[in-house]
Amino acid sequence: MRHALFATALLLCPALASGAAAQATMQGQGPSIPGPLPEAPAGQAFATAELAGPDGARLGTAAFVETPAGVLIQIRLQNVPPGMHGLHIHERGACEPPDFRSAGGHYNPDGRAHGYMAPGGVHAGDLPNLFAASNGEAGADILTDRVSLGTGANTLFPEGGTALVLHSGPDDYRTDPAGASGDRIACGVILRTTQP
Ligand SMILES: [Cu+2]
Repeated sequence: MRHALFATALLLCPALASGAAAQATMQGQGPSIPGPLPEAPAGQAFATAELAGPDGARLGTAAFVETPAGVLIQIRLQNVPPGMHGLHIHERGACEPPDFRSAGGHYNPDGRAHGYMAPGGVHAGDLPNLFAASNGEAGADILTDRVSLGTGANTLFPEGGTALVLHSGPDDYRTDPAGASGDRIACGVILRTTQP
Protein backbone atom coordinates (compact mmCIF):
# COMPACT_ATOMS: atom_id res chain seq x y z
CA MET A 1 0.00 0.00 0.00
CA ARG A 2 3.00 2.28 -0.21
CA HIS A 3 1.84 5.51 -1.71
CA ALA A 4 -1.70 4.27 -1.78
CA LEU A 5 -4.12 6.98 -0.89
CA PHE A 6 -7.82 7.02 -0.76
CA ALA A 7 -10.58 9.34 0.21
CA THR A 8 -14.09 8.62 1.25
CA ALA A 9 -16.25 11.58 0.39
CA LEU A 10 -19.12 11.87 2.80
CA LEU A 11 -21.88 12.85 0.46
CA LEU A 12 -24.28 13.34 3.28
CA CYS A 13 -26.66 15.33 1.16
CA PRO A 14 -28.07 12.45 -0.90
CA ALA A 15 -29.33 14.73 -3.64
CA LEU A 16 -27.01 13.12 -6.13
CA ALA A 17 -28.20 9.62 -5.32
CA SER A 18 -31.88 9.93 -4.57
CA GLY A 19 -34.35 12.53 -5.70
CA ALA A 20 -36.87 11.69 -2.96
CA ALA A 21 -34.33 11.95 -0.16
CA ALA A 22 -32.88 15.07 -1.69
CA GLN A 23 -36.02 17.08 -1.00
CA ALA A 24 -35.88 16.40 2.72
CA THR A 25 -32.16 17.05 2.94
CA MET A 26 -32.34 20.31 1.10
CA GLN A 27 -34.90 21.41 3.68
CA GLY A 28 -32.44 20.68 6.46
CA GLN A 29 -33.90 17.37 7.64
CA GLY A 30 -31.11 15.13 6.41
CA PRO A 31 -28.04 13.96 8.22
CA SER A 32 -25.27 16.40 8.90
CA ILE A 33 -21.57 15.88 8.94
CA PRO A 34 -20.35 14.82 12.40
CA GLY A 35 -17.61 16.68 14.15
CA PRO A 36 -13.99 15.54 14.05
CA LEU A 37 -12.57 13.10 16.53
CA PRO A 38 -12.28 15.00 19.80
CA GLU A 39 -8.99 13.36 20.68
CA ALA A 40 -6.49 10.87 19.34
CA PRO A 41 -6.35 7.24 20.41
CA ALA A 42 -3.91 6.84 23.28
CA GLY A 43 -0.29 6.98 22.24
CA GLN A 44 -0.92 8.21 18.69
CA ALA A 45 0.32 11.56 17.44
CA PHE A 46 -2.43 14.03 16.77
CA ALA A 47 -2.75 17.46 15.21
CA THR A 48 -5.52 19.83 14.18
CA ALA A 49 -6.09 22.68 11.75
CA GLU A 50 -8.88 25.23 12.18
CA LEU A 51 -9.81 26.45 8.72
CA ALA A 52 -11.03 29.98 8.04
CA GLY A 53 -12.17 31.72 4.87
CA PRO A 54 -10.86 34.91 3.23
CA ASP A 55 -13.08 37.03 5.51
CA GLY A 56 -11.79 35.28 8.61
CA ALA A 57 -14.97 33.31 9.20
CA ARG A 58 -14.39 29.88 10.72
CA LEU A 59 -15.32 27.06 8.34
CA GLY A 60 -14.45 23.98 10.37
CA THR A 61 -11.72 21.62 11.44
CA ALA A 62 -9.32 19.03 10.14
CA ALA A 63 -7.93 16.44 12.56
CA PHE A 64 -4.70 14.56 11.79
CA VAL A 65 -3.97 11.21 13.42
CA GLU A 66 -0.81 9.14 12.91
CA THR A 67 -1.77 5.53 12.22
CA PRO A 68 0.23 2.45 11.20
CA ALA A 69 -0.94 3.07 7.61
CA GLY A 70 -0.09 6.77 7.48
CA VAL A 71 -1.71 10.02 8.58
CA LEU A 72 -5.51 9.95 8.65
CA ILE A 73 -6.96 13.41 7.96
CA GLN A 74 -10.57 13.91 9.00
CA ILE A 75 -12.08 17.08 7.55
CA ARG A 76 -15.41 18.61 8.57
CA LEU A 77 -16.34 21.96 7.03
CA GLN A 78 -19.40 24.13 6.56
CA ASN A 79 -20.20 27.16 4.41
CA VAL A 80 -18.02 25.95 1.55
CA PRO A 81 -19.13 26.82 -2.02
CA PRO A 82 -20.76 23.70 -3.50
CA GLY A 83 -18.66 21.55 -5.82
CA MET A 84 -15.19 20.05 -6.01
CA HIS A 85 -12.24 21.81 -4.44
CA GLY A 86 -8.50 21.25 -4.58
CA LEU A 87 -7.06 20.40 -1.15
CA HIS A 88 -3.38 20.46 -0.29
CA ILE A 89 -0.89 20.71 2.52
CA HIS A 90 1.13 23.87 1.91
CA GLU A 91 4.72 24.52 2.93
CA ARG A 92 4.33 27.28 5.53
CA GLY A 93 2.24 27.44 8.66
CA ALA A 94 0.89 30.91 7.94
CA CYS A 95 -2.69 31.73 6.89
CA GLU A 96 -3.03 35.45 6.22
CA PRO A 97 -6.31 36.37 4.58
CA PRO A 98 -7.65 37.16 2.14
CA ASP A 99 -5.43 35.34 -0.38
CA PHE A 100 -3.47 32.99 1.92
CA ARG A 101 -0.35 33.44 -0.22
CA SER A 102 1.51 33.35 3.10
CA ALA A 103 1.12 29.56 3.13
CA GLY A 104 3.57 29.29 0.23
CA GLY A 105 3.49 26.49 -2.32
CA HIS A 106 2.65 22.87 -1.76
CA TYR A 107 4.60 20.96 0.88
CA ASN A 108 7.13 19.24 -1.35
CA PRO A 109 10.29 18.23 0.51
CA ASP A 110 11.04 15.57 -2.11
CA GLY A 111 11.17 18.08 -4.97
CA ARG A 112 8.58 16.26 -7.08
CA ALA A 113 6.09 17.52 -9.67
CA HIS A 114 2.48 18.24 -8.71
CA GLY A 115 -0.31 15.78 -9.31
CA TYR A 116 -1.26 12.12 -9.01
CA MET A 117 -1.38 11.86 -12.80
CA ALA A 118 1.74 13.90 -13.58
CA PRO A 119 5.03 12.38 -14.68
CA GLY A 120 7.46 12.91 -11.81
CA GLY A 121 4.64 13.45 -9.30
CA VAL A 122 3.58 13.79 -6.58
CA HIS A 123 4.00 16.45 -3.92
CA ALA A 124 3.97 15.14 -0.35
CA GLY A 125 1.21 17.68 0.27
CA ASP A 126 -1.03 16.56 -2.59
CA LEU A 127 -4.47 15.35 -1.47
CA PRO A 128 -7.65 14.30 -3.30
CA ASN A 129 -10.28 16.90 -4.13
CA LEU A 130 -12.88 17.67 -1.46
CA PHE A 131 -16.56 17.77 -2.43
CA ALA A 132 -18.91 20.31 -0.86
CA ALA A 133 -22.64 19.54 -1.01
CA SER A 134 -25.36 22.02 -1.97
CA ASN A 135 -25.81 22.99 1.68
CA GLY A 136 -22.13 23.93 1.98
CA GLU A 137 -21.09 20.96 4.07
CA ALA A 138 -17.89 19.18 3.09
CA GLY A 139 -16.41 16.17 4.84
CA ALA A 140 -13.88 13.51 4.04
CA ASP A 141 -11.54 11.05 5.69
CA ILE A 142 -8.26 10.91 3.79
CA LEU A 143 -5.31 8.61 4.41
CA THR A 144 -1.86 9.57 3.18
CA ASP A 145 1.50 7.95 3.86
CA ARG A 146 3.47 10.79 2.26
CA VAL A 147 3.53 12.87 5.43
CA SER A 148 4.16 12.19 9.09
CA LEU A 149 3.32 13.72 12.44
CA GLY A 150 6.72 12.59 13.71
CA THR A 151 10.08 14.31 13.55
CA GLY A 152 11.58 12.58 10.51
CA ALA A 153 11.38 13.19 6.79
CA ASN A 154 8.13 14.67 5.49
CA THR A 155 7.04 15.76 8.95
CA LEU A 156 4.09 18.13 8.99
CA PHE A 157 6.08 20.21 11.47
CA PRO A 158 9.18 21.45 9.65
CA GLU A 159 10.61 24.80 10.72
CA GLY A 160 7.89 27.32 9.94
CA GLY A 161 5.17 24.70 9.95
CA THR A 162 2.60 23.70 7.33
CA ALA A 163 -1.00 24.60 6.52
CA LEU A 164 -4.04 22.90 5.02
CA VAL A 165 -5.43 24.93 2.10
CA LEU A 166 -8.69 24.62 0.14
CA HIS A 167 -8.99 26.04 -3.38
CA SER A 168 -11.90 27.51 -5.32
CA GLY A 169 -11.93 24.82 -8.02
CA PRO A 170 -10.93 21.20 -8.51
CA ASP A 171 -7.34 20.01 -8.79
CA ASP A 172 -6.77 18.43 -12.19
CA TYR A 173 -4.02 16.26 -10.66
CA ARG A 174 -1.53 17.09 -13.38
CA THR A 175 -0.92 20.83 -13.86
CA ASP A 176 2.04 22.35 -12.00
CA PRO A 177 2.13 23.83 -9.46
CA ALA A 178 -1.35 23.39 -7.98
CA GLY A 179 -3.52 21.51 -10.47
CA ALA A 180 -5.14 24.68 -11.86
CA SER A 181 -7.37 24.71 -8.79
CA GLY A 182 -7.78 28.46 -8.56
CA ASP A 183 -7.83 30.83 -5.62
CA ARG A 184 -7.19 29.78 -2.06
CA ILE A 185 -10.54 30.00 -0.27
CA ALA A 186 -9.72 28.49 3.12
CA CYS A 187 -6.61 27.95 5.19
CA GLY A 188 -5.68 26.47 8.56
CA VAL A 189 -2.29 26.12 10.24
CA ILE A 190 -1.56 22.50 11.19
CA LEU A 191 -0.80 22.47 14.89
CA ARG A 192 0.53 19.57 16.91
CA THR A 193 -1.63 18.75 19.87
CA THR A 194 0.10 15.55 20.99
CA GLN A 195 3.84 14.91 21.01
CA PRO A 196 4.96 11.93 18.89
CU1 LIG B 1 -2.97 24.22 -2.75
